[in-house]
Amino acid sequence: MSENPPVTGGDAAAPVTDTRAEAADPRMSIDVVSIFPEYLAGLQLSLIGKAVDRGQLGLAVHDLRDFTFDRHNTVDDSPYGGGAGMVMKAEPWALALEHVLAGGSGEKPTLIVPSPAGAVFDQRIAEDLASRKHLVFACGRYEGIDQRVIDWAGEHFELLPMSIGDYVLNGGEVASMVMIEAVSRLIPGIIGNPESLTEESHEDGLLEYPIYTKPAEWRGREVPEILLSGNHAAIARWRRDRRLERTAEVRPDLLARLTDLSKEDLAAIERFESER
Ligand code: JB8
Repeated sequence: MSENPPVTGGDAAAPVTDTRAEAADPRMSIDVVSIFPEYLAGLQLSLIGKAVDRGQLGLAVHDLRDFTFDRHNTVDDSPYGGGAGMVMKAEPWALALEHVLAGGSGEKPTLIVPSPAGAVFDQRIAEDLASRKHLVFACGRYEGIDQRVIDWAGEHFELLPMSIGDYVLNGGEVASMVMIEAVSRLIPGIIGNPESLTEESHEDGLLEYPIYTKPAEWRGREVPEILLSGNHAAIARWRRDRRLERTAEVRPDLLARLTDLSKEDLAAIERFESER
């Protein structure tokens, strides 16, 4: 079976394009199964591609059609019970997932199935997934995948149906790329500066403060004076206030979930509320 060399970097468990010793034991292996393996090519770019090149991340993309044996490489059929659209057939999925299992360590991999019917993916789930050794993404198309192969997969994988939000995509590829990017950047050593991880939005449930760079005045707009003051404590308080203000304004749901706000935080929020 061909594994789409431009996209894959080889089989996840044993990257064939990287023969260095460190590549033999990537921190995490990711397999993706899709009828559009080219979709995943973007993952080779930037930090994720570099991690694959360095052997820190195993990434293999498998074409579901490689697991069909009829003349037309059929992966879909009409739904039992009627209704619009087509359903992905069970057998190609089972063969593809068995191929992935055969290339694994023998431990149960995590199987993520993008679906509008899944639990909603968030930063907490990304952190959980980042600690796992082997992730497999099953990208459905059409109306989805025959439920029996999903149920079967639950015996061989830790099964996680996942939605990336309350809107509808045409298939699981883009959702998988979103989750792979969110997870892989949390793996130690994949992003250069670990501090740039912890300061991000959602790490502590607040949105980010506004950021500025040179020039200090641009088209008549000035950088907030405090940022030029050199007073680090005052800058930290100002940034904290801007984060609280932004979060109260656009994501009150996030603010409501916070448990450890300081007196100063609560006072700042009171001020924003009264000013609005
Ligand atoms: C067919 O919107 B979604 C999504 C939609 C899909 C499939 C997977 C995910 C498969 N349509 O998250």
